[in-house]
Amino acid sequence: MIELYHGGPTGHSASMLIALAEKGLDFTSRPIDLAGGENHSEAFLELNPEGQVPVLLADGSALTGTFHILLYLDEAFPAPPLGGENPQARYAVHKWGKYVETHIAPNLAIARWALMGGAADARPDGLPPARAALWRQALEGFSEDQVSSARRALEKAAARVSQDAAATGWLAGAAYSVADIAAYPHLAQFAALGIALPAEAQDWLARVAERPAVRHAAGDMPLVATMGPELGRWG
Ligand SMILES: N[C@@H](CCC(=O)N[C@@H](CS)C(=O)NCC(=O)O)C(=O)O
Repeated sequence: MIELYHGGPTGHSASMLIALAEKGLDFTSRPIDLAGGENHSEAFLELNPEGQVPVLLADGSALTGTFHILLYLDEAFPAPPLGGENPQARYAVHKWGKYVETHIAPNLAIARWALMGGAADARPDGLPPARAALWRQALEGFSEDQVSSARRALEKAAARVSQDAAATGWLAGAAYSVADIAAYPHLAQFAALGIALPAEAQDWLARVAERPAVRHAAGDMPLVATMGPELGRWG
């Protein structure tokens, strides 16, 4: 049985909820109260020392790192296939997974925190040093330079989504894939932050939003987020 430790249907947690719904998988839901700092509790840090959701328990292992988990699910449960239909598409899927993790998610976290604030009950002391330092900085407030550079990175990301989606309607190759699932919950927050999406990116967002699995995953919640900063730590 799969267990998913997750926040609300937004950001990385939303990618997980969407993928599980696309694959038609039953799972036990373990909601974590990010705003209340539950992800920094001793019990949760035993599951993921980084203090972040999502964590997927499968076959007795605690899996972390959203894009890696998406690839794991696609391999463990091949129907419907979501990993890219040929080597070129799979290459693009991997490029997008890395880009979401190293550019989009961390910059979105800073821009979002600056505009909306985040969890006041964060307890960074038990986190690894780099994550604790990032949390302390967030609690003190990011500088104007950091925020404007984060926003510029997100504007570039919007242009990149637009460019790649213009070709086939999807981000990586001719089919919907885990690239779309990894990117969508982050791009869905751009409008709330006042970051304009070119028309092709808006069309792509609407195309993904219409999927039954995405509607199911979103439930009644808006796809905006309030949780704290995160550090891209791919590779
Ligand atoms: N690199 C992680 C990032 C996960 C992440 O940023 N999760 C956010 C919620 S969307 C979180 O747990 N934030 C709380 C924190 O960073 O302490 C992944 O790919 O899963």
